[in-house]
Amino acid sequence: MISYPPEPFRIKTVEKIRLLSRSEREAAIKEAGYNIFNLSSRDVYIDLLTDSGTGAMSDQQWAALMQGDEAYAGAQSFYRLKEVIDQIFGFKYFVPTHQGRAAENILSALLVRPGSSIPNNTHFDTTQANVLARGGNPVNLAIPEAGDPQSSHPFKGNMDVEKLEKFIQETGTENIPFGMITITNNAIGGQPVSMQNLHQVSEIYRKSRIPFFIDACRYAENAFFVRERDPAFSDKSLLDITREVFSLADGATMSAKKDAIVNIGGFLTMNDETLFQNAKNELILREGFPTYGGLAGRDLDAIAVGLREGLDEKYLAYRVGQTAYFGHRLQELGIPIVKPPGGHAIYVDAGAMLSHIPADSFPGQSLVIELYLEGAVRAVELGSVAFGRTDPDTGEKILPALELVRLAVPRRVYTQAHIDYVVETLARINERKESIRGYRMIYAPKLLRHFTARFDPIR
Ligand code: P71
Repeated sequence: MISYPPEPFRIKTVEKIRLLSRSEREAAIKEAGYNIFNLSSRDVYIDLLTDSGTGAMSDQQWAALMQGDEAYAGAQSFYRLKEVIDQIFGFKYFVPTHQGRAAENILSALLVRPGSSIPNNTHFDTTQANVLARGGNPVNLAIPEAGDPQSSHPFKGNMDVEKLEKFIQETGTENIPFGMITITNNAIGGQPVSMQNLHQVSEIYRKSRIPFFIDACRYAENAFFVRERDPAFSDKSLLDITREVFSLADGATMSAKKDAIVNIGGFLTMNDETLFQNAKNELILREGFPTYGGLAGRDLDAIAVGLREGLDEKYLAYRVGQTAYFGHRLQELGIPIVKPPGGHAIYVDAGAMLSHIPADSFPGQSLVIELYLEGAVRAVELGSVAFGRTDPDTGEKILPALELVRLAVPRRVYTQAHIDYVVETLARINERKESIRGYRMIYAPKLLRHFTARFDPIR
């Protein structure tokens, strides 16, 4: 029997969910243009669309909200958040932002020049889009194992350091305004990056004088994996591991909607004073005064408390344990998933499961729609719909290596019985998978097309 540590909390507030009938679900998804982003959340039973902003806040966080200081400038909430960010991240400066992509936008606006390149292990969709929106070139340099769903590499999120060095040599440091790494690597399975890899990447960027920014959304889950999988860190505290990680970089972008367990918020943090000054000016133009960013004072307090809770050992053991349980149950049923289970989500290899559907008929999208039709479960496609694009110069279609469907686990929200329901839903789909057909994309905008694309079933 697979199991995981019981929830290290008890439930004080509940929220009703409802399950529509099969015919109601058929009507709802058709009306949505076969895009789950267009569904009304009332029509979803188990919502695994994302772990971003969907977590349950604690009594401590709700209490902190009441103490929010809504002063326009110099709010106490800002100083309380600063104290926690100083302790965990340790960079000299930070600005709050309304979420992660706003931090990415500021960084891209200030540093990306048309034609320049930004390397990363794998850019997530909003980072890719923010670099592209400034005329830059997002480059993915993950290790080869990242492209193999079967590989059980313990740190599958790692960057390919040889490829990175070669890329820098060929491109020239003058064409690389900054370099990144995403922890955990969300686009390829929520896989962690090792401390050793972070040291190597840092050394390469530093010797080339390329500023190094960490996309830090799931840094706490990454720290937990480092401690579990690298014997050199088995007796280190999660805070010590985290401090070591950030000491290697020049700054970070953070979506607090993930490991800080809040419903909205983020920040951009850095050591460079000029960059900080410029970031403040960008912030004032679009987000708000530098002591609140695009947020209310109370939001800053919720982040301050959430950052500490997100790094709690007992919480992380339950959290990562729940996701692993989910993955192992699917593996028992022979459903192909990206191995090993990631921190915040399970990624079904839809390309393998629905191997009769070609990439340009979107096997991942088909599986996402089946999950809704079969059980009113909402997942998200992370394959050719989310990451596919057309090269502006050559007109060539660029498709991702894998056709994945992500089942993200919101933090502190669903119980084991909910997870079991999703497993059973997938098991029923798996039994009739040969009859599942592909989709045609009938509308798509240029950037971040998955949010608003519309589809038609191929008959
Ligand atoms: C996730 C999200 C949010 C999302 C994206 C696409 C579809 C549905 C939901 C956001 C990330 C992320 C990484 C590694 C930056 C952001 C942007 N992820 N980096 O995984 O995972 O943060 O949403 O606060 O702007 O569901 P933001």
